[in-house]
Amino acid sequence: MKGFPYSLYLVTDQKACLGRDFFWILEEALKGGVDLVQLREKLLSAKEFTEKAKRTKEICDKYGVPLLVNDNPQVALKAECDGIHIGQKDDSITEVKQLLGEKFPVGLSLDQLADLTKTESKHAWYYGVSPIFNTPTKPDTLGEWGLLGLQELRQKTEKPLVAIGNIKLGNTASVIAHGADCIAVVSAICSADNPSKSATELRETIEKAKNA
Ligand code: TZP
Ligand code: MG
Repeated sequence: MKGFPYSLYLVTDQKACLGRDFFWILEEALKGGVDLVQLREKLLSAKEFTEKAKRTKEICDKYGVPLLVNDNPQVALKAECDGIHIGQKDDSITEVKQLLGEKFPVGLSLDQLADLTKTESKHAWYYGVSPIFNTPTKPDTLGEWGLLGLQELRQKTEKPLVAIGNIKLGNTASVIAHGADCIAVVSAICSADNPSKSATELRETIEKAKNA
């Protein structure tokens, strides 16, 4: 994968699907306009995670949308995913690339500005700016970047910035205006009454803000 042509990034969360079928929500999101997916699983065994990743990959392939997995390089390998996303507490990019190959796309979460200057960070494909706003979906974060933090980071790096954390339709345009290349959401799609419609509205808002 070259460059970063993505705008709306779905990070999945089984719990956020509110008891509805995971694969139905995934497919609705893809129909609606999600153009990048991360399968994020914290509770499954490696075997269950791999099985779910394989099925998710088949569905993403139908829409020509790349699939990343969270944290687990073995799952990325076995399910033939397109990339992996890691956080500051996961295996390092170097370790991940040792297993998956030098060219394998690795996205990295930055929790604070100091993470940008760590030696490893320059090998990331994109940075997840985590979180832009505090969110009940992931309460164990270090603190929020806020719009001004995002703007400051934008001035310090040319890598693609994926903003995540309590982003909804109403604040999407301002997150783009402050320097994000792509918006990542969990609940705004997974928990929406109509996930397809929510994805479409988010995507349209992002594209409009990018062209503003
Ligand atoms: N990483 C930082 S915030 C977050 C993750 C996975 C959760 C974002 O969820 P939501 O529901 O879009 O606020
Ligand atoms: Mg992680």
